[in-house]
Amino acid sequence: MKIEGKGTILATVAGIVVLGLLAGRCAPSAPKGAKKGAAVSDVAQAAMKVYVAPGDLDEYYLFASGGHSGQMYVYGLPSGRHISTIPVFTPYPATGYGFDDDSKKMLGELTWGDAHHPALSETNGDYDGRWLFINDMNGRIARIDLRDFKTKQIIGPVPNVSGNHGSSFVTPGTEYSVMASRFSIPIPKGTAVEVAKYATDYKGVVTGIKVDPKTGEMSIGWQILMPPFDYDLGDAGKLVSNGWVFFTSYNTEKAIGKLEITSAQKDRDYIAAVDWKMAEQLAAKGEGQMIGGIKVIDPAKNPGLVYFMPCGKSPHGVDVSPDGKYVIGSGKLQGVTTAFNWEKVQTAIRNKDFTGDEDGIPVLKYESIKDAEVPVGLGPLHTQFGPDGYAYTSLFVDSAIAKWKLGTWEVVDKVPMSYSIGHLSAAEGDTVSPDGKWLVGLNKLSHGRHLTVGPSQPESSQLVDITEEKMKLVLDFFTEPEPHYAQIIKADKIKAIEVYPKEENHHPLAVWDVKDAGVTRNGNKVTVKIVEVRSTITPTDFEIKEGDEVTLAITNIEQTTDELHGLGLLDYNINIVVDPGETKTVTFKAKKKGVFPYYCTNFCSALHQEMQGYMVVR
Ligand code: RUQ
Ligand code: CUA
Repeated sequence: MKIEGKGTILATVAGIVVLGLLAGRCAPSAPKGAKKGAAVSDVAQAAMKVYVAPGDLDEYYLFASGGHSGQMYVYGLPSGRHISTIPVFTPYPATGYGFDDDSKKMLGELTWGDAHHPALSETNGDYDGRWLFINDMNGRIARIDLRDFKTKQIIGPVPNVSGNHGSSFVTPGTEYSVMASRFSIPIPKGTAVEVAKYATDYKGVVTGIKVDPKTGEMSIGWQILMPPFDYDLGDAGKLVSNGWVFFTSYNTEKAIGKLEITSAQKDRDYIAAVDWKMAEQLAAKGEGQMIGGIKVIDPAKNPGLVYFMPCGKSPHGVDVSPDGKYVIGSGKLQGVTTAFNWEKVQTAIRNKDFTGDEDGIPVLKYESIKDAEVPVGLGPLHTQFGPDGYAYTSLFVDSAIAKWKLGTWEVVDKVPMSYSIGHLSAAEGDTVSPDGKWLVGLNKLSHGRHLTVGPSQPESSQLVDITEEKMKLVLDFFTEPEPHYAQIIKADKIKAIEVYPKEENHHPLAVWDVKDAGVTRNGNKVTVKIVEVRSTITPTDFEIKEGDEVTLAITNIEQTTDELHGLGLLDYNINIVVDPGETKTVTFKAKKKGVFPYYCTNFCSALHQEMQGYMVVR
């Protein structure tokens, strides 16, 4: 928000308040939070904080996972406005994603994904604004390039990984984006063993997906065999704990059936601490057994690679403090969250302070590694951090956020969430230097907090101001299903382009002059080079034969911001959108004879409606 806008904002807010008072009790739009009379100034203050005047820009991006919609949603903060949808694991006709040759190939056979945990790339533990990773339960991770907000690579399904939930957390230098199986299965995939043999024949794995530091290209780095637990969430160590990555696990009972009952027998499950630098060295040496086409390292044969830290039962999030000194984890049904002290963990490892092992992996002694059990409240799920030593923990059962202090372990404040908070996200709140300022509660339920929209209701996200001692709820906004986790980055860290520079377009089928557009034939293979520019699609018609294999190569030769063109081809299920300076191809078989109109789908000019042509199939 620009400073000079403030005066206008004040006036506007004052206006709103006065209008609200004049309208009295008939005002249908009076915020529910505004308890008549007294609370109005609170509402005005909150409005001031979140109001982004027309033409002004938000200060932060919020990247929220879209759950089983398979997409990533981009919101501005503090306004809460939905700015963009980045299609990732699911076709998205609005941008033609999943229709052109490249994105179709990237999606492969899967047209859905369950995307949970976005991870912004980091340099020295701080967001660098280069890439955004997101996991899919189908054993995949996608990389979005923040230069153009496009999905550039999807790796996987990665062998032996089943239900990739503990993902896509990155290490502080983005050396790896990690994966962990939520559902253990017999490996390699394709092996069928009865569920009754779960405890002996099923296996979990944790995997490090290597990220090329220059290009972001992902490849398989290492994979580690794990006991058949359900691995849930993760976080990488930083600073003093750099080199380690942590994963929570539940069902360490190795039970089957109604896990709700069968997996809740033991008081504690584990956080797995994995030495990823050691895994990297072992992988470089070729250590491991070939399973499913890749080397899998057995921690029982490689002491020091993995340790189990006992944690309250059925933990969800595991979160490392900004200084790397504390690992925070809690049982989902507990009333406390545990702060493990990394120094104590290292001492316990050195002293072999173990209480036993799980499939050869040592279990550390809980009492030796914990610093405190912080009485945050019921159902602690996930913790984020501020710049001032405060931690914020979401409480699912209590439907609230608790604020507490690292080191003194004092709970200083609580703010209720409407309703049933899952994760939370603080501005740069999982980096080595959190920003503070804003905290977003990613709530599961929203009933009654929006205009009714039928049974399928949006998720409710709530913005909390954390600049002061007391947290203040300042905004409800509604998010696409389902924001399991989100990340907030300072807007000025992202340097996105708005057109693809012509000189960077090296597509072999790109054409920049309408003279070069047209049909070339090689046997039954036909290539149609198409130029799009306001307000013509060149060629305006072309002829092919039934049975031809046709490639349309469409170049948008605009170099002007926001001048997108599309190509909708009726009856052939073809829907391409090309950004300024971009070339895309779509290949199909001409199965139907007749005349098929094509047209520009993106409103681009006064004569947008004239931007059309005909494909004649003889
Ligand atoms: S998860 S809240 Cu992947 Cu926590 Cu859903
Ligand atoms: Cu081009 Cu509409």
